[in-house]
Amino acid sequence: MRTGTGINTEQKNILVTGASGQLGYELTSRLRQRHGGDHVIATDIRENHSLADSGPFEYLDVLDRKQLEDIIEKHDIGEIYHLAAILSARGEREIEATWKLNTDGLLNVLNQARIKEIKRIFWPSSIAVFGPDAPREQTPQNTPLNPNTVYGISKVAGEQWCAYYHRRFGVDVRSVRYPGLIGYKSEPGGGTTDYAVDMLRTAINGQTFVCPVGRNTRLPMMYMEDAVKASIAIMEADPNHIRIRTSYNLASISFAPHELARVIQQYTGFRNVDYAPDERDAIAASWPDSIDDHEAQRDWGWNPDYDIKEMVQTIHQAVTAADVPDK
Ligand code: AKB
Repeated sequence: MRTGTGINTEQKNILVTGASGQLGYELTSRLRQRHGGDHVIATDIRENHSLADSGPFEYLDVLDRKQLEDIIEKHDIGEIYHLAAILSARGEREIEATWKLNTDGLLNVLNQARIKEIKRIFWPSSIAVFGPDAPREQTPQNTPLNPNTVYGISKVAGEQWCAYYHRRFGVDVRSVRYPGLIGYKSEPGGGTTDYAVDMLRTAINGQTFVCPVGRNTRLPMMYMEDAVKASIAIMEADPNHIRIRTSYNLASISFAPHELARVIQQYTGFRNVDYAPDERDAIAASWPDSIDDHEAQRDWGWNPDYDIKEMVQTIHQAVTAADVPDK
């Protein structure tokens, strides 16, 4: 039954793990707009006040199988967006924790999906699955996956687990290889590509930005609106159209730090960037410059909305209009 607000009152509920993270916050907010606040259960080990105000919020450590099972039962969960993970830069400092959370956490979710016949799972992979031996330009879907980071290794393993659970148990798990994600409503943390968010914020605050990635190190990136759009589009696609059960390449924009700085300067006048590449530059240098995502376009109609200028302009306008929620 649909109510006057367009909300389906008979649907099972949606669980988001890692909801307090950079993508989790924006994806949960969008899912709540679409399905109604009460139908989207936000979970994390870190509370987020804004999410706790707009719908149910539960403490969940995805490594705790019993806790995960209890929450799935309590909230009658039919779909899971499993986002809880440690990203690349932090992963190099916390090797075992990264492997454990990223791999065992995913296995716990896939097992629950199998046992409880959960309709659909979304799990994000990353451009970090590629290593220095993959073609740098227009990196294809199928190419050597020999990553340099523990995060990348965990994503390659995760992709294979997803394909295995789909093949062996029929779990309908869907995935995209995200590039670096850039948003302004939520804090990034632990990623190599986070420098782009930090540069934007610093520029808007009028301070000097010291960039940890070399001025010419190009990376595939994406505005958060497009990242949210991609997750929802792949989850809403006809199962027969999902031909890749590891993870889809996904592309939008690519730039090096000096190119982002130039666009930011056009909109804000900001020009104070110094470069002090650290270990994040080595990680970034092992990743592609740009991605070929024609399979995502062909299979489920992927098409990004934002180029670099539209992204910077949108963020600048929103932030200067003080449209940033308190966390
Ligand atoms: C990171 O930088 O670790 C992430 C990613 C590219 O997956 N943003």
